[in-house]
Amino acid sequence: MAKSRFEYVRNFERENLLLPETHIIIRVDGRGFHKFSEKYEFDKPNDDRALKVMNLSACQLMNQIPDIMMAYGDSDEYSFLLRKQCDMFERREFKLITTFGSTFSANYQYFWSSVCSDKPLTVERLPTFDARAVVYPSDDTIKDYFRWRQVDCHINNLYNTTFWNLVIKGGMTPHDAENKLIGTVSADKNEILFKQFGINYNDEPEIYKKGTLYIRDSVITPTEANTRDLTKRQLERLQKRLKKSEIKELHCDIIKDEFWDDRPWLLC
Ligand code: DGT
Ligand code: MG
Ligand code: MG
Ligand code: MG
Ligand code: MG
Repeated sequence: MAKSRFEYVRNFERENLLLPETHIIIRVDGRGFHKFSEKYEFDKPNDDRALKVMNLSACQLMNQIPDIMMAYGDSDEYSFLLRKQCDMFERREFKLITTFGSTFSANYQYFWSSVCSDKPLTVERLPTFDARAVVYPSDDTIKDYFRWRQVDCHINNLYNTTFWNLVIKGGMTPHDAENKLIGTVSADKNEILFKQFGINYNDEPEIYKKGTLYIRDSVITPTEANTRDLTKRQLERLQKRLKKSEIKELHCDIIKDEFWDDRPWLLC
């Protein structure tokens, strides 16, 4: 097709190609979920059905994008680890993050309508997600990234659990509960929960304390993980296996080395 005289405007477009042969993590986060959770009356501190919608959406994204080796999420966020040799969209950052943000948002709206059918979404406040991509230089930084998110989940959940117990069961105003918790450390919150409300934080559900993890089964061979250029056929076969591989849901510790040592293929 002949080029039109307007075609030159294409030269203004810019691409950011993410560094080859490095892990990419893409994190999606709900936009304005503080307000969203109020509008749709989420349970406090944790709404089981909202968690379920997040988890179904993340698991479905792994079905849609076979290059995702694992996903970790809590609250209104999810992080997705892409395999090192992933060549989706030739690693164009904007294509990747817009696809992750929009596909996750679409999944969330789809699953919301079945899981929370008694709370129909209104167009004034629809659930949408932003997305960012970061490349990490080593296996250690990847592990520390996920540790960082899980520690964050723990800190927030302990705080929220204590805060909402003080308000809902303790009858405090949110303002007073907030003041009471200023300057407290984990041990103080554990003690408030135990002494005032008879709650042993350790007995809280793992899904709240540890977040949710989806991991793909081991289907990548070391050769496939490290070979720069697989033939077209080898790549097709790998993609097929990734697509069919089992995805497991876990709520376990990812801070200790044990989790990573037992599953080396996750960092392929
Ligand atoms: P953003 O991300 O900058 O657009 O702003 P937000 O409002 O989404 O803030 P963010 O992502 O830092 O915090 C997530 C909010 O979502 C936080 O206000 C608590 C709320 N949220 C998430 N899950 C639950 C839940 O299960 N129950 C309740 N009550 N709130 C939740
Ligand atoms: Mg935020
Ligand atoms: Mg958010
Ligand atoms: Mg968030
Ligand atoms: Mg097009």
